[in-house]
Amino acid sequence: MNPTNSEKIRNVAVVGQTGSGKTSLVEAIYHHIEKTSRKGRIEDGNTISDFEAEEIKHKHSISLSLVTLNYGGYKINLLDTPGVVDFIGEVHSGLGGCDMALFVVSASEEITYDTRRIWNIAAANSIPRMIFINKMDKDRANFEDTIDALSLAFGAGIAPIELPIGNGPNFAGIIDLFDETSTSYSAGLPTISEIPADIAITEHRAHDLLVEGIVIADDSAMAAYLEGEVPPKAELEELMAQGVAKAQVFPVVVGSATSQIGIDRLVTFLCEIAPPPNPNTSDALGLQTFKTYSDPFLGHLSLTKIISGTLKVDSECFNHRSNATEKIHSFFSLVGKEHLNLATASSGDIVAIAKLGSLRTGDFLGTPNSSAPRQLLEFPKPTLSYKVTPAAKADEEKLSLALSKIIEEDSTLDIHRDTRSHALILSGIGELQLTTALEKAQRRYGVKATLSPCDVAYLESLAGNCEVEGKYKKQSGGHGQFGVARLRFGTKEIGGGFSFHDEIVGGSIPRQFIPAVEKGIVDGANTGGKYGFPVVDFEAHLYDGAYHSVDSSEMAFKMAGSIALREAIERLGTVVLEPISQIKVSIPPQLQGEVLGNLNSHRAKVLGSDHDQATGRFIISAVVPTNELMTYSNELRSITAGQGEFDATFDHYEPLPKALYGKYLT
Ligand SMILES: Nc1nc2c(ncn2[C@@H]2O[C@H](COP(=O)(O)OP(=O)(O)OP(=O)(O)O)[C@@H](O)[C@H]2O)c(=O)[nH]1
Ligand SMILES: [Mg+2]
Repeated sequence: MNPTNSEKIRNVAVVGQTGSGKTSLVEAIYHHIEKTSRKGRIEDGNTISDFEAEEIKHKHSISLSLVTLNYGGYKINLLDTPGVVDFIGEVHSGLGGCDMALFVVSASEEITYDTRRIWNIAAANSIPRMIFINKMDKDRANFEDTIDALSLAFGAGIAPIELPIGNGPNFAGIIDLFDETSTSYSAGLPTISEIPADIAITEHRAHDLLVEGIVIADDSAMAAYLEGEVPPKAELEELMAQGVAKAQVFPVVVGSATSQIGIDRLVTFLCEIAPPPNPNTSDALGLQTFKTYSDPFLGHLSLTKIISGTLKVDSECFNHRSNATEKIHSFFSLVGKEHLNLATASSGDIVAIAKLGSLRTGDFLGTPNSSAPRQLLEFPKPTLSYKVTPAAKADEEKLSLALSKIIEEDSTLDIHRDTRSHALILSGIGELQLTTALEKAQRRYGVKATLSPCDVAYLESLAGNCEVEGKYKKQSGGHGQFGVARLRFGTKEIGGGFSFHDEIVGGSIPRQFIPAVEKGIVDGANTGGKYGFPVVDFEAHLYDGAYHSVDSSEMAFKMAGSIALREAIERLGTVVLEPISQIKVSIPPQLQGEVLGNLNSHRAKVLGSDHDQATGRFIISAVVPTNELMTYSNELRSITAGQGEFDATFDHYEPLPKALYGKYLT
């Protein structure tokens, strides 16, 4: 069944820190709705949403996956996202495609910064949110502590609408604070009854708090409440749904994915409380792609939200990025790796468009005149780079092709060739993400490769000014080679580039050979200075020379130019320049001592710091030698227990301190 009414569609991104039980929860929801005889388990590697070989091997999610389910006339599109921060780009994709984020937190583990990081992204984009407290069946599970931690982390708006009956191994059921009933579970099956007497007082208090929290947002309901009128369950739910849609109220429910407790109730809440999509009212077809897969077997698949109109087989759309009209031949509904061909899909729905290789994450398709909808969430920039080398030299090209396919799937991965060393550089957010990309390259494209630290893009500049003569003379019978170029070399400020000045008067070098002298100097500079790095930021004044009417040639003058530069390098020596990056580090305020100390040990110059009132984070701006940032991502993670974030961009070059030549320029 495919609803044509967007009111009956629920697009829900399942998010939260790694291990909180998101994939298990999607499995439990699938099991509940599809009434399967056996439920998949992470431990058995047979869950619906973690189907890729790397996900099964590492026992955690790596890619966003779509699980579409039909329930009671509703279509629920669940987007299971990875919690490991290396794959945060997938969370950005999922949040970009959803209408509500379902945060899964564990009742027996601390809420780490990784969950808060996702919360902050959702909050910054006004995405409605709901929270599922999972793992209530585990030893040390504690509902009250988890609610306190949630309130502390996320502030106002946290609204528990359920209470657990029992904690840990004694977790047996759930109390509904809306209608004040109790649901107990046996083998995952619910039975509704009265609230047990021993928790009636706690329940009444929680119920009153919930009702007050809901009616406070509605003037007429509040007035009636003050007159002693408690709104009926349906009205309370409706009022709450309005608060959820405005991203002001965040309902909290409870359960256990593996014990199947509370899952039936969660599904009902998703239908009743989660906001429907808010499609554009235009009838013209509008599509937004928020995730692409490039699998050699499945082909190119693009998870796409229908923003307006109805998608049909062979619909045509104008791609605003490529300025091309695309024809959509086929599209699917997905349940993990299983797909179901669709004939139509209506606005608000999510589909996987098949075999349209030109689609990219972030593409908006509409009519040439339609204006783009809300931009997808901005993806974080890569902060970690490694050189990738194929195990077999002959696989250079194959590796580059394989990685270019793999990076299409993850908007936070990037590859490029280092212009000087021609090495292939893979950049991303974390080491696990990069090694997983190589695992995929091996499995899918049969090419094996390893990661190693990148070469630092050092440069050299001349250490002073001098006059030199470059002379190229060769006589080996018949035609000889002859060219002399006299040059003044001078330094320029860092970043000043290279300039060539033709000051020849009186024809000591014929006009046609002068560009060859310049070419010889440029080639010589690129070949490298005293330490083998490109020589930059200098000027060359060609003021005199000599030629021979028969033996002179372009080649001879090119050689003369290059010999002159080599002579100048020899005489003057060079200064090695190192790249410096500008970084912004975001940390919890209490960690500033450790983080600043660590930055100092990396030769950082702190430019300033700021306390961000909105997020409560401490932001340090600094410039740091790029060389020192090679391992910074790992270090920051370890000193901040994953609570630090940074971004870095190349800023400028500075002389490498002489004392470090021995350490870095071996
Ligand atoms: N006891 C108990 N264990 C659970 C529950 N839910 C999940 N688990 C276990 O917790 C572990 C992690 O579960 P996942 O579903 O992979 O967690 P996830 O949030 O998808 O993790 P990432 O994909 O890494 O972000 C697995 O071993 C699950 O079996 C639960 O309700 N109770
Ligand atoms: Mg998972």
